[in-house]
Amino acid sequence: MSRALTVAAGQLGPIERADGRPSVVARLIALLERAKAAGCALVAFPEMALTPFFPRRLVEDDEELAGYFESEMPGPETRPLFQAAADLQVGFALGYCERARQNGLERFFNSAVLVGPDGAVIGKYRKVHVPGTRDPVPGLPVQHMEPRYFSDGDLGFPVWPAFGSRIGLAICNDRRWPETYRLLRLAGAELLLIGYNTPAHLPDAPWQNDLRGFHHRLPMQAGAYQNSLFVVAAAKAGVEEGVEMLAESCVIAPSGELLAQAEGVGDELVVARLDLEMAERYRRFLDLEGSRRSEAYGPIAAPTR
Ligand code: CDT
Repeated sequence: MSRALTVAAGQLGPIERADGRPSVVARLIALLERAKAAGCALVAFPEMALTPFFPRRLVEDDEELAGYFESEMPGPETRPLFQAAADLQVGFALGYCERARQNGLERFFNSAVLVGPDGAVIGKYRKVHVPGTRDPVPGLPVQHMEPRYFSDGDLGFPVWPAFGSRIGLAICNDRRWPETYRLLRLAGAELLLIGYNTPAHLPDAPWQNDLRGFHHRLPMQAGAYQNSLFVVAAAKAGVEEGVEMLAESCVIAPSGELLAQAEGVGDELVVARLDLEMAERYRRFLDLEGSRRSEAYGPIAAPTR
């Protein structure tokens, strides 16, 4: 039996500080409309899809900083996107900066929501692997200071039954770590949606610059194969606030093969038709949850060095 789902990575070109929410939301809606025309049921949008990726610099103006965060989702400015989803009956995943209240305290997370074809929120994920430094690294022309602005995610890796599948979310740096895929797969996920803002060059490790695209795909293709998952990865791409971002949004099968990849560095829809049964076929073939494997591991040894 085949279970078909047509999905897309909704890649975005750069967002500049002067771009207000309405113009960004209009770009997201345009991608949803194109997704509808292409027969998609679901679109994955990037990490921080409403704002520039501001953690690459010190934001000392409180008003400016507050302007990057959403205290409700949807809020007044994002509601048109949710309405468009309901009108078109196309769901989406959207990365954004979340301002939350917990036990009377304000907390800030790098978050994403999964939204159904009725425009209602199905669930929320908060980025677990928050990379970079709290304070600027002396001498670095471009910083990466997510820990300055965000707490580590506290929701684990939830999986939701939706779109005839079981779906999990991850955000950017999460895609580089095997636990992300393993925990999601053990919780039943067969489709993983990832949004990212990845610099195309590393000023502190220029020797890796030629490998940026390879190191982007390598863990996702391995994670997909080793865990019998589909992966949809959506970039914020192009030159944003003077920093070149990796594009290369893509869709990956449980075989580890690339099904589709972005051609440009601007707003672009990267579409693939998934046979979700493929995840099940690979899961059974690899005997993914086979008990013999954990028996063979034995006790985990302490490092010897
Ligand atoms: N946004 C994000 O998580 N970016 C990271 C770059 C970290 S560089 C310190 C990534 O893994 O792409």
